[in-house]
Amino acid sequence: MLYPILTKTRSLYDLSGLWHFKLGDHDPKELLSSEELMVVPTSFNDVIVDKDKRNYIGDFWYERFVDIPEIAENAELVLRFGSVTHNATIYVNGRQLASHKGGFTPFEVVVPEDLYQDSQLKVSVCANNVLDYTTLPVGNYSEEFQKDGSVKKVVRENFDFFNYAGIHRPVKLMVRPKTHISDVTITSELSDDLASAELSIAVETSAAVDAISVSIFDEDRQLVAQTRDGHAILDNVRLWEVLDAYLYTAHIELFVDGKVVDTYDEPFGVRCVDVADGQFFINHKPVYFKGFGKHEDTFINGRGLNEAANLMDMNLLKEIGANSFRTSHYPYSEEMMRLADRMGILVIDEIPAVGLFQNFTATLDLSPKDLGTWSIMKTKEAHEQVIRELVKRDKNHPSVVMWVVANEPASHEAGAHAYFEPLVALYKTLDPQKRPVTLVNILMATPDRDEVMDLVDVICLNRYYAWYVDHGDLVRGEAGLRKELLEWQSKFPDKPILMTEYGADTLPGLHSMWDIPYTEEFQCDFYEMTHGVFDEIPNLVGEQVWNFADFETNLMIFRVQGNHKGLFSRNRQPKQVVRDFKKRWTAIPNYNYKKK
Ligand code: BDP
Repeated sequence: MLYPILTKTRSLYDLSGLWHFKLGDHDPKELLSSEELMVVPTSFNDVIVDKDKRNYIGDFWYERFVDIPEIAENAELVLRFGSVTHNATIYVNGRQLASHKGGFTPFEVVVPEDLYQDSQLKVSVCANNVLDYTTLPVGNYSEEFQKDGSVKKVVRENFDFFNYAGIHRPVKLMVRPKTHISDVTITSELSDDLASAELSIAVETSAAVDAISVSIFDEDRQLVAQTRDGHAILDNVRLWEVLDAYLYTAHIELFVDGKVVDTYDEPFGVRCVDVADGQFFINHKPVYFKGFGKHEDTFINGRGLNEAANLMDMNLLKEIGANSFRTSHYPYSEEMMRLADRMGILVIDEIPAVGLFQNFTATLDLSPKDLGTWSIMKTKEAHEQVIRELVKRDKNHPSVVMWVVANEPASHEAGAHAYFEPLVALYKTLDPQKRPVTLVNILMATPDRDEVMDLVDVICLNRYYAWYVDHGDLVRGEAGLRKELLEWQSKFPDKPILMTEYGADTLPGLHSMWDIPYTEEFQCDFYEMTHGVFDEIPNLVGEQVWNFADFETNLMIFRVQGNHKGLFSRNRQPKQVVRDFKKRWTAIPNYNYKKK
């Protein structure tokens, strides 16, 4: 799906700001009272302040009026939502126009012409934040009877982050030609010496046109190539490299009767990604991932788009010598993906397939027994839908170098292989760049028990030795970690291993002379221990710390106002260990660290 931009043929209006808001029922044929207000984009939960409202589950409404701009005969009016978490139904002037399931991907709604005969549109959004065994993420849904006889909807998250909800990303009103560019897919084939690239640029249109022209511009805005039948050669190509991004722009024009009817600019980078011999190659060089699992999580905004925080996070990431992040545990905003492209940061792109583990957070049972997850989950449809939507949205991003099919599913339980095989295949079929696909494996699914890692290209592991296993014991933790990594390496010698999570909760300012968990000293020692082991394992091609920053969670016995595994606090202040990381990561090159 195309990111909304302003071009000669397209106008764009931002609907950010104050909307009328209500938790509960509303008839969109009536006016929503102006009693309660909400900002778009943001999560409603923290902004609303009241405790019961913060934890509200069910339908909630946004409404506002919008003046209708000039719309030519051959143009159409479109409402475009970056994301509404988790479900949305859109009404204009009281008429239901569309619904979208899933809280982390964009969707658009064409407003029928008869609705813009008036001077204003009334836009009403019915959002809903229920999560259950059919949704991604997975939630434990129940209904509780209250003293007054009413029913309260409750969702216990089956995952470790707060169930923030709302209109999380920008809402735009677009006027675009009826005959328009509806999609573009860019792939490149590099020559063996990486000096030139053959580009294929497939443009989809909403209606037949006489001609499509695509001109390629470099960063100096110089024309460097033009396509013929969707193909072009880029000589002396400047590659998109890790932390040295180079972005070309494909300027697309549609012609009807000799006139330009639509134009669109898509930035793209040229690079190749391969996995072989236990290594992960970018532009034929083995790369070492240094970075983080993250969250979209800031004070006040919750999970709502916070572009200043995004840029600050990426600057901190570079400052500490890192080069990558994973969009744990859901697709991040399109704004963040474009930022990563621009800054040369590697992205492991994840869908909200988290909580695929029967009643996990409630039982907190780390023993590897079969809880019947795969006969209980009804998530297949949501899973397929979000893979389709993510690939469509992110397929052209050079920063995206791998797709994640799920985070920490019960991959050691019967039925896991059958569940994941078609989903991994779906990614492979849909992705025009054929990027590697991974599954982020949970600690109970050790090499002897796991049933799915044969399906994926890279072994991604979340391991908490000396934290959830052998808590506080760095000696036993070290031995356990080493043993398991060696087992994975010998089970799949050709697959690279990436540590996608490892970490220890740490409260800044808490100190000890001894190895006491939660202190800053323990966090330093914990990482020193794990890094020593990582450096011994030839196939281990990267380390992504859990987590970049402390973040908000649901209430659990081991969460002290959130998860504190961040290297930075929630307000982005460094913990003591940041200095150690900076030393280590600035000394580790992006390429050839583990060259065999
Ligand atoms: C892993 C999850 C992550 C949690 C983390 C933790 O992937 O979402 O926040 O552990 O426990 O299980 O800190």
